[in-house]
Amino acid sequence: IKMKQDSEQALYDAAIEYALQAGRLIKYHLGNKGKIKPKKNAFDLVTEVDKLSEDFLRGKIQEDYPDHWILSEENCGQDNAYEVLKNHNSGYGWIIDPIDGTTNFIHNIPHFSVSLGIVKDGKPIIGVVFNPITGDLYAARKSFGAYLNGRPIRVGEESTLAEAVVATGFQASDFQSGSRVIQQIDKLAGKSRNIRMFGAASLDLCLVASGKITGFWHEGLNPWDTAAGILVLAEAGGRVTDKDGNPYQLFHDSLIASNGKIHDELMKTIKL
Ligand code: 2AM
Ligand code: CA
Ligand code: CA
Ligand code: CA
Repeated sequence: IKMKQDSEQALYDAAIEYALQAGRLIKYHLGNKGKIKPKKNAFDLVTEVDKLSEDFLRGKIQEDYPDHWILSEENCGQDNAYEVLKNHNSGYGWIIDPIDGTTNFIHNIPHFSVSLGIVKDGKPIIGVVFNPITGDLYAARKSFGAYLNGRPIRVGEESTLAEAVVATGFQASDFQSGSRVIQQIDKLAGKSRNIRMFGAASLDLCLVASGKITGFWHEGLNPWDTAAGILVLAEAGGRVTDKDGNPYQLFHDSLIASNGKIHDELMKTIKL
């Protein structure tokens, strides 16, 4: 058991190191993002730096952990993400978003991350979310707590929506989900303290984990948006479910995250 713990500690240290290095690479290319290309539609963009960060991370992992599987956004495409997850329910796997918040990155809004989640036998065991602009490094290891720049973090104490700032987001390409979010905001307006849309799901989960906001909901996310952040949040004492309150799984289409205390009230209020 000792040896197993030590090797997972080494894995944790490696994930942090890779995220910091990828972040440095992204920062270096801030003024030189290369071609900005649409993927499925004009709202869904990727830059050459997303690919650079992803290739860097894949290279590191393949070199240091050749027997681990990897699921990453630009390499996978979301159509088969769930197939990949289904087919890899054993061993160690890395779930990578090389830049989470690409729209912010493109517009020089200093709010995006490198998100690295590690799962073992299908369950998250390590999560690292790094914002290279602010230098905020959120990291968690299963049963060992969640940290921001080395200091333990904890969800907030707010017990009612009235005291809570909650965040959301939507895919601009998906009119249906956009209009659902508008209806949900309409229901929350006047009930919650206020509402935010920051544009990077991994960081939203970490904002809940560190008590800056109290809740976050989103639909249509992919495993690479959530794999790291849900562990950071769980280790910080938070709760993550799907829209019906079932424990959140990486293949779920809807996500509600909170400090736990406002969870049911938030879930009920945004139910359409
Ligand atoms: P991304 O920047 O890696 O694409 C914003 O609400 C959050 O949703 C971000 O984490 C963003 O991740 C994700 N997102 C936004 N638009 C998306 C789209 N068209 N397809 C998939 N994920 C999207
Ligand atoms: Ca994307
Ligand atoms: Ca993402
Ligand atoms: Ca991305």
